[in-house]
Amino acid sequence: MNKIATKSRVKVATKTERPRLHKVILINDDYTPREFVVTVLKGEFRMNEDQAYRVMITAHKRGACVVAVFTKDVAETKATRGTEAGRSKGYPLLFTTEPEE
Ligand code: TYC
Repeated sequence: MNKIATKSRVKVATKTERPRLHKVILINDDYTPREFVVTVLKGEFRMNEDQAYRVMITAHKRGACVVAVFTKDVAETKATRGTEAGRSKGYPLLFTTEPEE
């Protein structure tokens, strides 16, 4: 009698999902000066004058504008710092975060 040794193997597929990225969103308001918004965007989000102006004017016209996407921690830190920069000058400037789909 032939004995054939067989071994059953189960393949386990390990899927490591990438951490979801989070958007930082600039919210328009009626009080924060445009130039100040541009300054905060340049300082906190490493944008040049042109990029910062475009984001500011988009939020101004549409009510909100996505500034950039980061990992959750970085997005929250940058949103808080941007919002605090406005607060320190008495402006209601607001940055929020939201997970990407
Ligand atoms: N709407 C402001 C103004 O007219 C400028 C502004 C733009 C403020 C974008 C906030 O997220 C903002 N002075």
